[in-house]
Amino acid sequence: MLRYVTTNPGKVREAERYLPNDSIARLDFDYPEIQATELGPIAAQGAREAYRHADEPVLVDDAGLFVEGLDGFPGPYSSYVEETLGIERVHDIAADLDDRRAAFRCVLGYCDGDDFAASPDPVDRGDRNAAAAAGPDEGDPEAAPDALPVKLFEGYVPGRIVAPRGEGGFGYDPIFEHDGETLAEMSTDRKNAISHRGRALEKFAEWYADR
Ligand code: ITT
Repeated sequence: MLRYVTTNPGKVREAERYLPNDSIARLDFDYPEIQATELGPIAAQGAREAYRHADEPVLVDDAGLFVEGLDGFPGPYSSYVEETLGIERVHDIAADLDDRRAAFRCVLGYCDGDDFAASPDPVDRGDRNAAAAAGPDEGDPEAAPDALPVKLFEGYVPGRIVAPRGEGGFGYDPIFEHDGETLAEMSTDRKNAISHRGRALEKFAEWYADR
């Protein structure tokens, strides 16, 4: 069984639409997250931590809201900013900007303890960066040949920051508008069809089906 290791049930609801029935289940584990300026290293190291905990194939994701007029803030710090400021204050800050364009980005990390030599494309470069970012024990695979391989999948959706609207979704969905609707106003199917996580899940599901 593949485990989506997350404290967030909303992520798993989105993933279930992409994978065969009953092939994925949530494991509610708050793995330690490294600090980094990119999502890839955070997802890669998270996948390793989650795999060590679960001892079965795991999927984790790291996502964030990148506001153009704030040079990408809150980005990898989105969780902390949601908890401390809250999404309404993020909207208030963005409301003063000339440029309210933003993007959601998501990086999925998959780890099952095996390497991916048999898969058509090898371990992502991002994973090597992740290993380097994680410190000496997880550094360059040549220096730490037993670092667990992780496969990364990325997705992205452009939009803009608006006053909160809608009851669905989670997190920043009410203040992120894409094509005239906030993600919180969309059905799960519609959000999946356009979202950062949906795009990343689509790539993952295609690769995983062959694995
Ligand atoms: P886990 O780390 O346990 O998976 P999390 O909700 O903290 O759960 P992230 O670190 O990936 O997940 O999320 C970073 C922040 O971005 C957090 O504040 C989320 O609420 C928000 N976020 C992630 N995906 C989102 C989405 O699809 N729509 C709206 N907000 C999202």
